[in-house]
Amino acid sequence: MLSLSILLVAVATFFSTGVAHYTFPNLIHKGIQYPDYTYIRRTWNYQNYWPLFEVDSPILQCFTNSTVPNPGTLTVSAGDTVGFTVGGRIVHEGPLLFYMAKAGAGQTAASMAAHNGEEEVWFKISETKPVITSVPAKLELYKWPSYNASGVYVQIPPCLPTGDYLLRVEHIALHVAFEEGQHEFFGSCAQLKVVNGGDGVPNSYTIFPGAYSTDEPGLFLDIHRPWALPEKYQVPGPEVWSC
Ligand SMILES: *[C@@H]1O[C@H](CO)[C@@H](O)[C@H](O)[C@H]1NC(C)=O
Ligand SMILES: *[C@@H]1O[C@H](CO)[C@@H](O)[C@H](O)[C@H]1NC(C)=O
Ligand SMILES: [Cu+2]
Repeated sequence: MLSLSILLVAVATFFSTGVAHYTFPNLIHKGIQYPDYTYIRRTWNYQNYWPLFEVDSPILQCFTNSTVPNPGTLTVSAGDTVGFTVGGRIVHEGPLLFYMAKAGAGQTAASMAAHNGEEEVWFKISETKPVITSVPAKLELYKWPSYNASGVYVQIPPCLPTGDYLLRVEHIALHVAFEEGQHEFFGSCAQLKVVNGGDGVPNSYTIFPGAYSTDEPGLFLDIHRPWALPEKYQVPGPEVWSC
């Protein structure tokens, strides 16, 4: 049993270092794909695509590690669909999540602090759970809807109030998560000015870093075992808020 565990870790370590990783560098809106890190804050790993492991790192908020050039702010309407390209592809299994945070009084999307770990400003607008698709699809490859995606999309909630926001995309890789702390976080933040908004009231706010812990069931689990009930997977972070 011990030797099997060691073998599994060795195999998983090989995959975690031997397989390319991924970034979310381009915003897509109304059929236009914008250049790298235009309207998206340039991420800490934009050159090496490294995964982030630490749940308590300030990098987790927007995947930036220092002051970055202002990438500009894109105007979108509430209800629009916005996408991010995937630099590489999503080559690991795990959930895809989207969060937003509204600029406070006197702030803009461009001036909102990237490392404002003191306030619960983030609310979740989308998440994916594993699904069982038709057999004989390989369970491990096909049970995560974003697996192998080259672009990922989310609808800005139609009732979202008008204002400046950050939109945070995140993919969490769980292939080595049977070892506590071996989850991998990838993502980026877009700067948006949302117009034509509604009167929705987001709830279930959270904070980055702070939203996640290494020992929670959605981050510390063995996804390589066949799952009887994959829909019971507990996606990290708060409940999704929708209109
Ligand atoms: C940001 O991350 C990159 C990639 O790891 C690193 O080369 C760079 O030194 C970091 N910058 C700061 C200010 O930490
Ligand atoms: C990922 O998608 C590409 C393009 O559609 C395809 O060629 C490739 O086989 C896919 N890989 C997996 C593992 O599904
Ligand atoms: Cu990896």
